Amino acid sequence: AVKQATRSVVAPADLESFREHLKKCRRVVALVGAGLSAASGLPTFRGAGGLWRTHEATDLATPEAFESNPDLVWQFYSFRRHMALKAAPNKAHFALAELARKNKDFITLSQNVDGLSQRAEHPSEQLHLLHGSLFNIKCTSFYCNYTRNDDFTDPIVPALAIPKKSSFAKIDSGKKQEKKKEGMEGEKRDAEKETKETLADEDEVASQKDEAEDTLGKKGVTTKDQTKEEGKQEDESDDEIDISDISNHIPNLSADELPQCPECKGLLRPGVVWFGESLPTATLEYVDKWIESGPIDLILVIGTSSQVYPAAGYVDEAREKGARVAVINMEPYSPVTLSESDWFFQGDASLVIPEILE
Ligand code: BV8
Ligand code: ZN
Repeated sequence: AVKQATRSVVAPADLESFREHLKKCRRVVALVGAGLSAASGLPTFRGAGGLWRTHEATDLATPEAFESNPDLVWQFYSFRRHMALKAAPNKAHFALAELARKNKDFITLSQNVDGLSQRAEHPSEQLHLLHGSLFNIKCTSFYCNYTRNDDFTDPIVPALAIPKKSSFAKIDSGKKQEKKKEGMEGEKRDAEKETKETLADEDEVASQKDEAEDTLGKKGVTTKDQTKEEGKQEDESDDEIDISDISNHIPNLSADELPQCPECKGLLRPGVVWFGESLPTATLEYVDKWIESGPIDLILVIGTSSQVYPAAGYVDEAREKGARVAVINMEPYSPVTLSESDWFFQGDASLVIPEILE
């Protein structure tokens, strides 16, 4: 469900002085995080409604987790690919893309892996993905460097089709929980609906599988032979995948049901940067060079809790190059320290960004 955007709260005085400054700015950088995509319906990681609230991010976004539970980690990322593909860029994504078109000396540093800035046609040479992308895939075999970008297959392999009953889907349709509170009289109506929905689920899972098969067929990406797959899917147990406690997880997908490298048959992984992994060298070098190459007039810190490094460190680096800071965040407090020459705009990025950049 798309988060209801709240009215943006922008103190007029701030807006005035901000707009005055923005007009004179040349070199501007935006550091963006999950809050930029919240209005597009994608859950943030920390804070209210965060995706990771039920367990530590480290459970799922580390090489160790992938090593010990590739099937759970793949289910997590396959679910997020599915959600990101269903989501649409919001007005803030488009406003940043517009600013980039107007000002070649503006760059966006994105911690997001959801692909929404790209879909808002943000000029790619001014968009730097610090943590990779859900839609880039790479091989884990040491000697093999197979990678493929912009892979939007959903599900990426048939076995990762998301049965509606999994707890992932619960995040997707939180409204089911509210309905449960309606009490008995709603139960019967729900039960009928549930049966219909389950049937629809089965078709949905089947159609997702067909879609995946024929896209995969086209891509020549090999997966385990489908027949066994079918059997596996048919008797998929009803109980939900409880991702809150990784040890509870019943490993229900074998390695050969997970995405395999067409070149070496090795296991493929999402092309995102996990905790403990270094950010892409080329990106780090580009950003360092850009920061070094002259004074910076403004850094926009949009929808990020600024807790993850080295991404969060760019705020201070920009400040050291003379940048004034404008924080845009839903919470009533700024996650970074601000001086009186900075700005803090509280509100939904999808409302505030178009307003302050227009
Ligand atoms: C590394 C990808 C070293 C996968 C992610 C110091 C220096 C170097 C490293 C460290 C260091 N200190 C600690 C470390 C280790 C670690 C780290 O920073 N840990 C933190 C938790 C303390 N850093 C790393 O491991 C990094 N690697 O430096 O390696 C190295 C060097 C050489 C060789 C080997 C190793 C790698 C970090 C990347 C991790 N990968 N994700 C995936 O996404 O699944 S990070 C993850 O957090 C996401 O990418 C996410 O983008 C990122 C940051 O979160 P936010 O985007 O800020 O989202 P969050 O939910 O936290 O906040 C949302 C905000 O929006 C909130 O403030 C909310 O109020 C606001 N909001 C909500 N709704 C709205 C809104 N605002 C506006 N409008 C709304 N509607
Ligand atoms: Zn390979």
